[in-house]
Amino acid sequence: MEKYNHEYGAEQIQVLEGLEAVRKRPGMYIGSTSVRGLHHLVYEIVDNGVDEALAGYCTEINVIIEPNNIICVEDNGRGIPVEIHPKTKISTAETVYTVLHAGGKFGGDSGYKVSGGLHGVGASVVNALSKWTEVTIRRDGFLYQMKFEKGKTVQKLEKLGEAEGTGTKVRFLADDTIFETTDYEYEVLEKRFREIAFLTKGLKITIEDKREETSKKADFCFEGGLNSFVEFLNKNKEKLHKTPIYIEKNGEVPVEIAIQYTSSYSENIYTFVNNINTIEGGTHLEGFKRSLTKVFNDYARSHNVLKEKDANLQGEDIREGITAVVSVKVKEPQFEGQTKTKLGNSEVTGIVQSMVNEALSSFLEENPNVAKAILEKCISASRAREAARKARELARKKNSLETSTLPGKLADCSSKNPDECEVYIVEGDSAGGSAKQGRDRKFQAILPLWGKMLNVEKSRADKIYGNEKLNPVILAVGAGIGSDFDVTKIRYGKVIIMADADVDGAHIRTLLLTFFFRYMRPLIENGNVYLAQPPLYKLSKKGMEDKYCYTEEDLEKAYKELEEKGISRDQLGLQRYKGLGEMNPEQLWETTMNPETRILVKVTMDDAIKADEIFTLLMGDEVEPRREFIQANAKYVKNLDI
Ligand code: 1YM
Repeated sequence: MEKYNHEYGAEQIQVLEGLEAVRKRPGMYIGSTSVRGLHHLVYEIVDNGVDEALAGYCTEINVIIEPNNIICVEDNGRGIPVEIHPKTKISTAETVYTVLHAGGKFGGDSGYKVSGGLHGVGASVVNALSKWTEVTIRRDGFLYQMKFEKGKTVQKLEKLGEAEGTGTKVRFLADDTIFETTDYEYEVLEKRFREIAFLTKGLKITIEDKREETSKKADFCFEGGLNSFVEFLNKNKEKLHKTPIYIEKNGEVPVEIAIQYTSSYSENIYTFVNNINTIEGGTHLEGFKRSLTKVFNDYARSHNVLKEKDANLQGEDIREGITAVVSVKVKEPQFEGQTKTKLGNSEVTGIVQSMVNEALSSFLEENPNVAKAILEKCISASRAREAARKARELARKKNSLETSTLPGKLADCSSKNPDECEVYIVEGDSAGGSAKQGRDRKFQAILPLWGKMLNVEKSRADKIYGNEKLNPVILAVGAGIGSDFDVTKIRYGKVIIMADADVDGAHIRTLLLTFFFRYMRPLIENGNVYLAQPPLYKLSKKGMEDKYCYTEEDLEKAYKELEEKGISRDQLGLQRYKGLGEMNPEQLWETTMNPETRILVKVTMDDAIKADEIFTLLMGDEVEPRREFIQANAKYVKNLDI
């Protein structure tokens, strides 16, 4: 067997220092060491396979979660190059796995490019943060392998023998001294790979979870690309036209877009840059929106749908009910914004805009029926907006929406500093009463809600102003709604939903989250929305301080701990809390409201999107998917009621 042997030179010492830096400050390279960062390791490796697919050499990527959370990723691309790299004097493959930002260093003429990962750090970071990594390459008729431990080469690239075909296989075990957890969440990975498959037309991605006896698996391959993506997003919605509008152009900045309108009132535009979800939007989204507004207005005027005296349709009218995915590939993307998911490259706006102008206007000319259906919807949205404006003005005149007027039911706090203030939105008067008595009135406000909640799915903004259940929430938060919402005006830094841990509680939570998602989205994006976590159980015994448990696991753990202290289960009183109303004010303070002891869960956009999906399903117009959902979940309903 042949070995590439080299002594450590100055370059190699630099390399080791580089990877040591990654291990010292992992967060700087992969965002965090939470489960999110852990999943990122997988994405980094998969991204290299995706890049190979985008270059036209790879058609399949297989991911396996092996027992003990070992990850195995294999592709059928060209295989990572094996020859000695002129600069590092070691094999290119080893260079890729040991030199930080190797992609960047090789940039330019060599044709090696940076991978599309969020932090663009690539394989060497994964290697540095793994207990061990094993890379197997099939290339030029041979099989090669190299091995690493914590980023250090323990077996240099070795020729193992002959092999058919080409490809790269990478196995690694994330370092449990670096990550908070090394337990992968199958569903999270599955969702991301589905997304990548939608974004990479024709690429087949499979995932299999072999950690348990009954393995889970899925495979994704979408010849329809973004069209399939949009159809997937709209599967539970009533569509205004059968097939999505599809736009694709492979110029200097390749752009791919799919659009399909539904009868819903919400706007769902997802944007991607180099397969990264740009949650905060940016210049590509700007170009898309501008073009949409212009093309539909031009069409409406030239076809006399809008008369001379009529005002233009506004962007929001044209986006009501839209589901769209916009994907662009940018050579040197600049990411801005709080979470670095906003595209900053200014040239992209014009490129997307002129491309969509051209493609969309010809589409509308060729498909007058689709154009008509969409425009009818836009016009009715514009009328509703006008009605909402009038309703809002009326409400303002009556002074009811002025920030100076607060809802009657609100028990406000004495501090006026939003940074320290929080409002608990509580379902039911009795829980509201306990919360009012138990709170710290300096910084905690209580807003009790009661009665039947408005179905936001079936109402436009004009119905939401003046709705007796939502109005108090809008007034209490104090920052308006919809396009008027101004997150700098919020009266409380924390908006906390406190509901029972049962089906009704879940319902109110979903409703409020959906409302925030649709009408106060920046509140969620800004991290101001929280869920209170009331305990499920109380363990008590004479002479012992009460012990509260928030989950079934908590309870088991508490039993075990007490057993170790010689207290057996039958000596303990167990109270199961059915609702917040069962707790007295002191208990509620101690378990759920005291910042020192409570558990608060911050709501992320992911949670809100999930709530919105469930909501659309349960409250929307399509009956069949709702029936399927209820049937599929009927057996879980028991678990819901905890
Ligand atoms: C399971 C992970 O890493 N596949 C992969 C990586 C590379 C190539 C092919 C590749 C790229 C190029 C030329 C090129 C990489 N090569 C490099 C580098 N799968 C996985 N498949 N030949 C092969 O970009 O020109 C980095 S990644 F830098 F060595 F070229």
